[in-house]
Amino acid sequence: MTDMLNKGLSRRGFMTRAAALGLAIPTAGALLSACWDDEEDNGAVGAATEDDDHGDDHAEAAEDDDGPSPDAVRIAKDPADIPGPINRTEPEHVLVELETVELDGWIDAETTFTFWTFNGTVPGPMIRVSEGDTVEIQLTNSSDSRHPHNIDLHSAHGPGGGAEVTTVSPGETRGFEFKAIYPGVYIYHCAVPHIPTHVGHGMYGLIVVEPAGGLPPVDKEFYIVQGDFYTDRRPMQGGHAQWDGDRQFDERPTYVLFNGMFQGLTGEHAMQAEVGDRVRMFVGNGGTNLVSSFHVIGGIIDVLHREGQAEPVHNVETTLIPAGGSSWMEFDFDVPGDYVLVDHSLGRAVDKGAIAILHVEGDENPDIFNPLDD
Ligand SMILES: [Cu+2]
Repeated sequence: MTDMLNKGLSRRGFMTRAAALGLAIPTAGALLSACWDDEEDNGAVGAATEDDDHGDDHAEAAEDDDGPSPDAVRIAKDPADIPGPINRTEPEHVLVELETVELDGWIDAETTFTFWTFNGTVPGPMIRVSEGDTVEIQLTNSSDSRHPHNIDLHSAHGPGGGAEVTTVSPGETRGFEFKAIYPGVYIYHCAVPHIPTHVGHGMYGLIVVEPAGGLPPVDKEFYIVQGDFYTDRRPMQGGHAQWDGDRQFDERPTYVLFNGMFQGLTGEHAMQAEVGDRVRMFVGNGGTNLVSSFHVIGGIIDVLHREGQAEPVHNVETTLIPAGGSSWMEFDFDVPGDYVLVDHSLGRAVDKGAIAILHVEGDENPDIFNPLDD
């Protein structure tokens, strides 16, 4: 596994370049077409059709040199970029403004893909509210989008989780309110037909509903969401990958990713902690299709709120995270080093990208872990 990781890290120049470009949204002229017109009928959950393949996502690139999109940006969400714990004691009205954005991003260090996102990253932002809050969602679909989008929040107790009442054409904004009755951690996702196609382009994220009184304090918190992607190119093949609807129908992903990028949370983008830190992770699985066997190599999940349940279980090696589900978990790290997060269906990790690294700095601790050869 080390060789494989090093190979990935040696190509960081591409990622650095992508990060430096910032969030450049492709121009309307490049994206507008008649493509989304045939999807305006959103009244029913449709089956996959040839029209759902969206194989013309980036026809312009295919006509050129078949290289990666020149507009590509880094879309992998920074796992440390999340709202802090909630300290107030009274419920509030919380306004959450989201924008659905379709943009070209790096799916691996050499290959680009046209992602559909909430706020330009995969996953979208982590939303954090408290039990009893009234949450107002305002969803805007970028005027540059080619497709309608919406949001189904699994934390919302009402029809469709809000999907139907937030369906927005490009340039539109719609909203709704829901009361966050049940504490936990929940997936949100786009639910516009053909739903697997929208989710499969990266349209998911997490909403955390803290219990009244909040969560126990920890030193570090991180946010990771797994997803499976279906493309006409294999990882590290280069160029601009097109969506492959046949592969999705057959549930044969080419990529299985944490935060939307092949080994995207490694090297300079690894999570950082120190020996002795108490670390909490909010881990979701957007799917579309796979169930994750989430594991931290060298770590033990000593507190696991499995699927967001109020009562934790303890000392778990690997936990299942269903498609459209999520958990939060806590660890201690007593020994410095690189801890590798994987989907322990290991082909997905080694071959398809579901690898992230938590880098822990600090003093060695030979009482806990003692290499005898050094
Ligand atoms: Cu969508």
